[in-house]
Amino acid sequence: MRFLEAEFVKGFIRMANDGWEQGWHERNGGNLSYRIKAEEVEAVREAFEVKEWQPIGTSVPGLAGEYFLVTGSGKFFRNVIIKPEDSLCMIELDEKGENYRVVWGLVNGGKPTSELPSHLMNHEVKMLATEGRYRVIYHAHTTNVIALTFVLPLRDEVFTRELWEMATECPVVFPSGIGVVPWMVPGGRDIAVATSKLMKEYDVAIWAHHGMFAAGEDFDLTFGLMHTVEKSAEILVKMLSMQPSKLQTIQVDDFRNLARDFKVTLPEKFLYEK
Ligand code: 2HA
Ligand code: ZN
Repeated sequence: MRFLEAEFVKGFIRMANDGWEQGWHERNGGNLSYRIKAEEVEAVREAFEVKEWQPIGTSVPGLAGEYFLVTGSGKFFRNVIIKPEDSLCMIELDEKGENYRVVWGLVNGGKPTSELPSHLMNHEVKMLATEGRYRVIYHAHTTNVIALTFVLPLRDEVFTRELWEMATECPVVFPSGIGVVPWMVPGGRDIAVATSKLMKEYDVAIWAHHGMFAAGEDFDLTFGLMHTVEKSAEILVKMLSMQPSKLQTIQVDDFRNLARDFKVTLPEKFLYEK
């Protein structure tokens, strides 16, 4: 099969372009990765052009031998739809989960995303936690969430509760909550360790003054998660811009009633009295 005709490749490109259209990917901002199913790998194997092994910069033994489709370092989401073979690459991990090699894409040279350690450590945590269901990790520079990291305390409990209150769907869409990583240097192992630790508990992690990571089963659910959190943040920014306090909001008992009817579990640590 021609590489660009595979459904998983088309879905990946559409998601990248959707993120660009939302305004979350100025210049080379953001990155996306997808853990490819075995049958999807076989369907495109004839298109492979295998390159040299390179160090990942961290160790992900749980992902040994897995293949990923990822955005390229320094590549612009804006260009993914018009030149995917230049902007993206498919990589294979070695049997230790310490090295990768490009097997397709980046036809003009380059490397996988600068956030490869964070993507792969998040994939490893999520694959284990979901018996392999989760396949997508998405990093975006979501304007309103970033703005909130300047005015809200950088605590999981505060971000989760404030964003839950801004739209009734939120506790249903992200019932386990949102983690917050304080400002750290991006691109390396340290921020990857901090983020993947939060991903054991949450599907969303905020990077203070930088952006967000979201994890999910497929492109629709992961994009929808990012979109829902960012829309809720937009409502909070608008609300705080009108006046600093709420006249009314969703109450703790309302959340408990919602959890019962929608059959989700909302951790009590987010349902504190204010
Ligand atoms: O430039 O978003 O975090 C890509 C990034 C780095
Ligand atoms: Zn970033």
